[in-house]
Amino acid sequence: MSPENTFNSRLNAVAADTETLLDQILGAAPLEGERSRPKRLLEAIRYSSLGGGKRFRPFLVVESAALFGVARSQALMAGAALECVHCYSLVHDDLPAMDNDDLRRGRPTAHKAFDDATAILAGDSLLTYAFDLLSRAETHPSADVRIKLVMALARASGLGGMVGGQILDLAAEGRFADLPRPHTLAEVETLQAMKTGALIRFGCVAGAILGEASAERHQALERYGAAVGQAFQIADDLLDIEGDTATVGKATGKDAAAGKATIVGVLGIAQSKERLKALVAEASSALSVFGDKAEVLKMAARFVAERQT
Ligand code: GRG
Repeated sequence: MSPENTFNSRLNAVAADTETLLDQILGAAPLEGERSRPKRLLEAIRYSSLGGGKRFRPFLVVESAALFGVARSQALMAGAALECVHCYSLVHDDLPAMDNDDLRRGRPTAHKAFDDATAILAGDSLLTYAFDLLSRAETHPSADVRIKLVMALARASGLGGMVGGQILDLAAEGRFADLPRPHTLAEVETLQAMKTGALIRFGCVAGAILGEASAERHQALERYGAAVGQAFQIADDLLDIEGDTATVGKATGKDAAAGKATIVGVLGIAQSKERLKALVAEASSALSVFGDKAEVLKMAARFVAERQT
């Protein structure tokens, strides 16, 4: 099989398994400690999390956990938790008060398909559900491992992670008089490492946590995740400039119009493409400690850099 086919089939397998798992855990029956699952909210949650997306973050969890021989069912639970946080972030990012987008994953955004209030609540529920999933024994038999996952995901998602990065992103648009607009390369790198990078890094670190990895292997996956996160964001920014809406599944050309701070905006297209190549090399070299076992993750770094959707 060509490297491209190997990567795509592994990604598609995780996507299918993640879909099945999310479908199953987002059922109508209330769980112990829940009273009822209101129909409209559940529909909005299912609309926002099922039937779309590449499931790249769960793929990172499953493939990094596989390096340590972790059971796939456990990695899929942690991957589903991460995907819940990701889907919540997309729903909230699309709201009128944030990016005000009508199209996501080739379909109307959640607030268009439902309404703003329902979309806010669907996002809130997806965020809390992520931690529900991580705390379950199916995710890992050791409570210590589960607590480490909870803490790592909380830190990647919140104030000092994705949400913090989101407010820096809004600041870059000039929305707040009391928050300076990030514009230097270092400032934009920090913004993006938080907004997009933190969840991708968590995906890789989650494998190490589930596998109770040595410090050396944990750090190797952290380094890999940081490089892939940056490559993912630069590829996303290039798609916003060079991609078309039909292929990408969302509006393009919005970054420059909104005055967003991007690495491509600071470095230009040619230099950004050079940086992408360097990041792929950095991601591969970070994995050298794993030898041949990490081939799929190395391919993933290449395909992230070259992706068209
Ligand atoms: C609103 C709390 C809050 C956070 C928003 C992640 C994020 C922060 C906003 C998403 C907007 C955006 C376009 C970010 C750039 C990179 C990115 C996360 C793209 C979407 O991820 P993909 O390509 O999407 O993995 P799919 O649909 O495949 O899951």
